[in-house]
Amino acid sequence: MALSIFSLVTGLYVLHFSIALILVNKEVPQTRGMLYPRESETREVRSLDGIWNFVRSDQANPTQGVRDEWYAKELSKSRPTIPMPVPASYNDITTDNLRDHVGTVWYDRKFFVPRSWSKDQRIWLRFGSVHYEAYVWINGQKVVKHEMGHLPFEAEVTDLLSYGAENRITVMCDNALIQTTVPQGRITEVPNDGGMTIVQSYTFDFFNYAGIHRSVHLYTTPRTFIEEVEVTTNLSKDATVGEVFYSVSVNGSAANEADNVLQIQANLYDKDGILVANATSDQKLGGKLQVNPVKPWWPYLMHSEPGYLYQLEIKLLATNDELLDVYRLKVGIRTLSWNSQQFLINGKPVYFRGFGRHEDSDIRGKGLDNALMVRDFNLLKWIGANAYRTSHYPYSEESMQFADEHGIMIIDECPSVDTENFSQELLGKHKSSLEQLIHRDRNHPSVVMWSIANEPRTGSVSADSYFELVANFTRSLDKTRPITAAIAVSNTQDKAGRSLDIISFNRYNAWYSNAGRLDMITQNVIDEAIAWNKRYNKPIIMSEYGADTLEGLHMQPAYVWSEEFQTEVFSRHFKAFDELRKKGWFIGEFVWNFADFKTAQSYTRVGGNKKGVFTRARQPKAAAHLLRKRYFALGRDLDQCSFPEDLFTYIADLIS
Ligand code: BDP
Repeated sequence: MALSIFSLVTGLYVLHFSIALILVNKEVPQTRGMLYPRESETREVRSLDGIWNFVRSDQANPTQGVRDEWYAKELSKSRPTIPMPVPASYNDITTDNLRDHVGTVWYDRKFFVPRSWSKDQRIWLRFGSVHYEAYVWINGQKVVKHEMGHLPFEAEVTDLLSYGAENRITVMCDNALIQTTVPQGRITEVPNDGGMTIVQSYTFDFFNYAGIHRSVHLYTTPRTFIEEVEVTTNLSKDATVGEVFYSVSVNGSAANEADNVLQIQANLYDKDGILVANATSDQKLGGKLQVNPVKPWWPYLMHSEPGYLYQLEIKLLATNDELLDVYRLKVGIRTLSWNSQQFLINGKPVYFRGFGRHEDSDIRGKGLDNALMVRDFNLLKWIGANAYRTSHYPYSEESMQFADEHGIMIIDECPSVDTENFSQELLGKHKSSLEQLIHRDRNHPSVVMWSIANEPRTGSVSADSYFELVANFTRSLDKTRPITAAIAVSNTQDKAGRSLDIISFNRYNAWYSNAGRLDMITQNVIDEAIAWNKRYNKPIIMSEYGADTLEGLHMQPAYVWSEEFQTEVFSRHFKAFDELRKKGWFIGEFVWNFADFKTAQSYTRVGGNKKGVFTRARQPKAAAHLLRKRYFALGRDLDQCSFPEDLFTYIADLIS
């Protein structure tokens, strides 16, 4: 018996060791450029958003369009097209079942390029995101291929365009998720009434919306131009002096001519447009700006002027002072630090009060929608939240800029969900998703933490080395922010926590476990948080808790799915959180979910996931009013914010 246990342990060790050997740290492709398109005196931006032409491939023949070269001429010459809005998911636009299409779809449109653009500059084509894989042609010529939803990509198209003439852009988009995509899925062939059909399945619940999800832009740059700007900031101990470190990469012929030494002039302006710091750097394209006195970037409700942003103006000059390029971006000056107990911003401990969210709405699915984004931020501020996690993928660049301006802290999550069947190929893609995410979001003051996965299967032996490699890779790209992952396996099984800086756990007491048992929440939450902290000696966040709630369903005493039940579930968690807060290492509570959202069809979902505090149409459920009182009470207790006048409804003179 002893021998068999011994050989079992040895076997596991050998397995672990061999997996560690198999998973090697291979290089991933490095993103270049991709600054958010902004106009300046040296740059023009033009949107290609609008109504495009659309064709779906036959599900059984997804590569036909490539073989038959549909991109060589207008799509309508190969197949009848339908109109399709960009940006939007294509799934919920039509009345036939495009919703469940698996495989490739095609988009095209024409656009005009002015004659003036032919003069001594470069033209770039940039996509905010296409889910999941995109192939792009201009005038029938292949331009770029990109894999990974929710992240931008671009390519230079200067030599492919016709100037002073009409041009055509064609995009093929593939939504198929397999075991080596991020996130993972499975494609199977199963019999149906028509013979055989292809079925896409995945273990996560949110609907796999697809299409050209974010804006498409053409923009110009000079021949020699500012390709990248990286910014980090610091504050003096007493928070009166701020420092902005900038480093710039330049691309173009002038950058390579030794005799044409370039200079960077950096100017920092405050909110009123007053110049507060400037510097000119010779030779090396970077430097430091000092701001005295500084207005630090603070989260919402932690300060009377949250989300304070400066404008950084980067000018690229040739030696003769000729202005080559100008790029401007917003900068928030703040510090982050963390230890085994706390997470601090500008030296002050933070308690997160927020949400897990989704980019999801009726008709447009995951398509960028400014009206929805502004409404969501109004609701976040109304309810007194100071943070959210971009569960379970990167959100739009526009929303990141909005979070900067409104002081909402972001736990920025890559698209790795329910990660399992760890392989070298998956590791490469997972790392690439983080590389692309960090490259895109590194300059946002609102981004305070990276989440490297949601509910990965971290109980398995191979998860140990896999997540060590993913976490170390993330750290190698950014040492200024802590790393977390939202973990769902039990703390005794988990193998990823040791590689993280902050432990986040998801748990559905009284829902997925002990359904309906309101008396089995508070103590379980306390016990589990303590166990996580004991095991890893790191700060702990509860990153998901909640209950599906059908708006308008009322039942007293509380019963699952009713508004009363959701309210009670929240209240029992609040009790646990207050107990845990006293311990010093419990640093945040995130409700699942901000709003109801669409899921794949299943018998556990009535019209989607209904754990929203707001409905899908962004109206509050009963529990929203309770949550609002709590988040503001925490804000007053911890950060001395004041209460909104309408927080408490008048009841009687007897109650205050
Ligand atoms: C959690 C997942 C989240 C789901 C949630 C639920 O992290 O994506 O939506 O469960 O089932 O496990 O409501």
